[in-house]
Amino acid sequence: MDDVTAEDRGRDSGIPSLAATMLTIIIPTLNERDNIEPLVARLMSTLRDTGWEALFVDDDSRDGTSERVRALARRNPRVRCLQRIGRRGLATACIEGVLATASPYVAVMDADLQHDERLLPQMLDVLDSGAVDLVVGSRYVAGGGIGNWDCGRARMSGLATRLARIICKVDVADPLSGFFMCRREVFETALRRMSGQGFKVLLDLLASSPEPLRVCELPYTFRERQSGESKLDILIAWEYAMLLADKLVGHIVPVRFALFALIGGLGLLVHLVVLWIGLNILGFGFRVAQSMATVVAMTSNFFLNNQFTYRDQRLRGLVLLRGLAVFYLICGLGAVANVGVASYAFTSSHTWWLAGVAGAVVGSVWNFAMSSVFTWRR
Ligand SMILES: Nc1nc2c(ncn2[C@@H]2O[C@H](COP(=O)(O)OP(=O)(O)OP(=O)(O)O)[C@@H](O)[C@H]2O)c(=O)[nH]1
Ligand SMILES: [Mg+2]
Repeated sequence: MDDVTAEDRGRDSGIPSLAATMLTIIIPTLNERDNIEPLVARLMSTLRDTGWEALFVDDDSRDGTSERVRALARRNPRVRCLQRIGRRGLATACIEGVLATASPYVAVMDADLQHDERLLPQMLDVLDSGAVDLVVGSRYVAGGGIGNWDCGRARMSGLATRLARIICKVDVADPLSGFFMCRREVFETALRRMSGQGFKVLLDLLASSPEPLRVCELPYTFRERQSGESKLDILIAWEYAMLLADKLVGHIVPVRFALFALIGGLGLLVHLVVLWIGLNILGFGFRVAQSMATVVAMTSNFFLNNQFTYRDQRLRGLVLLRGLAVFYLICGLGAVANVGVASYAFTSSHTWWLAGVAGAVVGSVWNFAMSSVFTWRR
């Protein structure tokens, strides 16, 4: 815990009073322009003179959210804007928000007024007592609720919550809440282990903390979104699956590599099917059919990897074509490495399957490593 108190800072002559900020509320935004002012007004009336600031982390929203936040920040020094360009992701937005503050306490909340800001002073009191490390605004403890969710969303959330509990180190009723507060060292000690995948930053934090955290849950009812659109979609569910996989097996094999290899396996199937079609239906000779199968398999692998393995760095437009060309080149060299290693292994061991596997492993690692650097470079 920071041993310089707000009082000490306030006493330090010449330092403006905002140096005594105790609490930073990190608010990730993506196209939330019309929610900014109402949210800050609510924070102002709830938190009053507590030393707080609202840090909006905006992923270059097209609706002018950043401009709206900066316009407000010129009038209100409690408001700040961190605009990220070419980046996406709620979890990484929160992590970068924490890194951009020095406050001893940090909270995370959504911009769309769905989280009950009136809980914040109570969260701060509970943390200040020193009895817990983290306070969660919880929809699933007595007194809390999910508001007007339809049956489908409630069921999905229930299932996702049950899955989340498998990787949580502590028993938390609502590990998928997007509304929580903790001391900044809680984040700092977990930061380097966090996945930063997708939407569920609290779960990532709970599962990545080296020691089980002492958690307190306070009930609140999830409100309806007032303006703007939901960002929940099927790909958020995919990112959630990636987070769970990373926390379960990420210490054994990187999830991205596992996915890349899985798609590579699928590519082999595609290759065989196209080869069969080329030989038996289209009547091509082996060389032509094999070349066609190779190109189709590489192309389908490229698009599948672009959609799933590197979803956070997806290529589009002209860059997509450039990426495809680079991918062909990398896989071509990978195939040479594969055959070279397999032939060498075969001459020394004479075990055909071992030689085959050795070649395939070397080829996949090469393809993965090179395409991470040259095709889907950050
Ligand atoms: N910086 C950043 N913020 C994001 C991103 N995706 C979502 N957000 C913000 O994260 C918060 C939660 O997103 P929502 O779409 O409200 O998700 P939700 O509350 O689970 O879904 P709804 O109930 O439909 O609103 C909102 O403030 C979004 O603007 C992102 O990629 N980057
Ligand atoms: Mg929302």
